[in-house]
Amino acid sequence: MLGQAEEIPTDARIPSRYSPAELTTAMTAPRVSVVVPTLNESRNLPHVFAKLPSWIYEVVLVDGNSTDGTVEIARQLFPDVRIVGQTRRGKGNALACGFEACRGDVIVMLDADGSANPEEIEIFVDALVEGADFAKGSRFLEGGGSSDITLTRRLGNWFLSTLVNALYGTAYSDLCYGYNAFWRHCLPHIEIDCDGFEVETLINIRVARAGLRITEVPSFEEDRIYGESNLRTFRDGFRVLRTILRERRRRQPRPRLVSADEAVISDSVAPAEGLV
Ligand SMILES: Nc1nc2c(ncn2[C@@H]2O[C@H](COP(=O)(O)OP(=O)(O)O)[C@@H](O)[C@H]2O)c(=O)[nH]1
Ligand SMILES: [Mg+2]
Repeated sequence: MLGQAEEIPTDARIPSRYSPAELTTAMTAPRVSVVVPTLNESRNLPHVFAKLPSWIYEVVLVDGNSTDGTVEIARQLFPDVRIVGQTRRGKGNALACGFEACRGDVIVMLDADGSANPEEIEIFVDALVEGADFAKGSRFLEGGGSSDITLTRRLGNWFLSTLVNALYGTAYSDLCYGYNAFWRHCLPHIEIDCDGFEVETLINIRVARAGLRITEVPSFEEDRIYGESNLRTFRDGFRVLRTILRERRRRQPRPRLVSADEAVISDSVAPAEGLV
């Protein structure tokens, strides 16, 4: 009836597992899931795991069929690690599978090659607790940097960041960087459907188009300790470019109904129909 608020049927409501006190805890001291994609990183994992903060809730390691004993080493180093397989090849697919397995309130993306410092997780989580939906690492903010990036990659990244900023109205200083963290309520806006290294770009564009609050945090990228990068600058640069252009034609989906548990921490989740 005109002028009358629509009644939401009771059975459309999704109840929360949280009591008010638990809700406050989740907002101020969230359970943090760390997703670690690995492809033959057994020699690097000891360095990475040694620096993981003790307060994280879980480590979800997504292995791409490593042949160097990565999974066994991970289990030895960190018996509680959750090992997840991937359904296809590539870092994008690995992250998609890892995100799906996460049970925390906050999800952190952490490379396993020793280039991302796990001690920085705290800075990312602080940015989220202070109000961001998505905390994006940047090597080009004051306090950040890289000893790993080549000149070609730096130029390509600058060009691709500038293009995304022009097309999507964003202000990214470091588009192609893999160290990010977000509240789990961002997941329905992300829905990864790519397989390769274009995944960070896809995520960055989708969270921006969804109107989520994005904060960049400074991050220092160290050298990969052992082994070589799996990224091929030109091949993967073109995949990123294609993703940037293709995302313009994609209609932003209406996020599916989010349960209170998933939505728990952010008031920026639209108070959707049926959300309790
Ligand atoms: N599971 C999985 N992990 C991958 C794959 N490709 C790369 N990675 C991991 O993703 C992270 C970043 O990859 P890396 O080769 O260092 O790329 P770069 O940092 O862009 O040079 C590392 O932890 C890799 O082990 C893959 O196909 N599957
Ligand atoms: Mg790397």
